[in-house]
Amino acid sequence: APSNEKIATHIFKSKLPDIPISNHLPLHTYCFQDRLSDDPCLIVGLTGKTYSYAETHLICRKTAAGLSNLGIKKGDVIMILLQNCAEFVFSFMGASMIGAVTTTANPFYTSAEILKQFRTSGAKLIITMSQYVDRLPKTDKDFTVITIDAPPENCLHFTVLSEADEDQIPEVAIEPDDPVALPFSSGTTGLPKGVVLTHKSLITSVAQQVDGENPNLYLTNGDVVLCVLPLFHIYSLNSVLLCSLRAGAGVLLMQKFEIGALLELIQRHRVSVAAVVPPLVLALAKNPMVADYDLSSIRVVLSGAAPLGKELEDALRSRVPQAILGQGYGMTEAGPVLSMCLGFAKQPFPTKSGSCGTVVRNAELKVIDPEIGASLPHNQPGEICIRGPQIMKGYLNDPEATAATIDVEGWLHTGDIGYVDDDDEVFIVDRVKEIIKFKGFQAYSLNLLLNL
Ligand code: 4UW
Repeated sequence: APSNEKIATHIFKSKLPDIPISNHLPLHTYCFQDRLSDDPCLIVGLTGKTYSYAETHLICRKTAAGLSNLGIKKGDVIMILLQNCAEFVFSFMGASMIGAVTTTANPFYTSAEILKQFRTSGAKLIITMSQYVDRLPKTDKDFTVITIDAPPENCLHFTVLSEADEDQIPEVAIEPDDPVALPFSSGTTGLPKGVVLTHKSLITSVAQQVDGENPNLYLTNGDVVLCVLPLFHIYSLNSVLLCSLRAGAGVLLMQKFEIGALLELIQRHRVSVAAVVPPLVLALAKNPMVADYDLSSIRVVLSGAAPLGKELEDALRSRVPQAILGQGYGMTEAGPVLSMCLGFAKQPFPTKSGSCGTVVRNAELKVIDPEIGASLPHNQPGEICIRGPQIMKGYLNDPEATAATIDVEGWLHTGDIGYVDDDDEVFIVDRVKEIIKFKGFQAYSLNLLLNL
């Protein structure tokens, strides 16, 4: 029929087959499975302290009980305002276990930015460090502050959570559509908004990366995955932490980026998978110190969050010739991964430098003419749209912004301009949105400068 012809859609899929995804489970159950092993789970870079999977799982459960003891209930929001540390993981997973939601904030935010996110998210409890307490909201609203170091006046120490009795976790029914994470993002327009990510969306995204007989991002329990990118950003939270937990890999936590310490830790812990952003690629490719360290353990370098130039990619390749270099393309609202390099697969595909990978499995990607909205075939640039169970539920309390981003057919419009080539690889060429990125992270405040 002629009307059908008009709406013919060019849809791009992964080269990997769709797989069954256990997205009916709660996120923590899916990630930890029944793994109570002695394999290393969290390795704290600064101290070398290692928590096994069994220990990590137990402390997460204690933290869940502790949050509940402090009155946190299903649907309540807690704010984590921390650099990367084990307590971040205990808090996030512990909150998930009682059906609570975590909003992650950048510790370098100003007090005004923290206040905005605190208010918008309706957080009832903040987990932070004593040095940031000065910047917390001064409101008459009742909320609890917990510090992972010596607590200042009116704050509690993290042990109220981590030493609680795990048998006191309340029984809660968690539905796939219940929220679990609430990162903030500006999306395609305006100021930061709360991005509602459910158990189902995060499980789907993690599964799209690491599940299946031929996972797109092949991780095993022998891997040590570098976690230097901040966990408050969805890239690190999802593709580093949650994917590693699901695969049983070790997560090497680094509080902040410093080239000497980073190289030392890569060498000492035999890091096998490095998740980075282009400024970090620059440091690894160009800093003369790199030549003094053994980086031969690295088998995968995953870059994303900002464009990676071919010249830079080639420069890094000469430093880690044994590693597969490739990119992922993510957006907080997309859950976050849209595409991932198939060179990282268990049975890898050849890929091209400069590509952002191929659309993840169990999802559909299309490229539309930004003016007319019609979908475009291979090699024609237009706005990238994604559809699948991994995308956000919507912006928190903002139906207008949600409707402007996810259309009635369920397509999330990214505001990125790109094309899909003949080999199904995605290339991003431009942006139609207002977002400002600084060193790979959204920057509506240059305070981010201090972060990386
Ligand atoms: N090339 C060019 C890229 C690329 C890019 C993103 O801060 P947000 O909302 O989110 C992110 C998430 C990145 C990410 C998550 C999980 C993952 O595995 C991965 O692979 C390495 C990356 O950045 O910003 C979203 C915007 O950032 C730009 C693009 O404009 C997107 O809409 N962006 N990745 N590889 N640009």
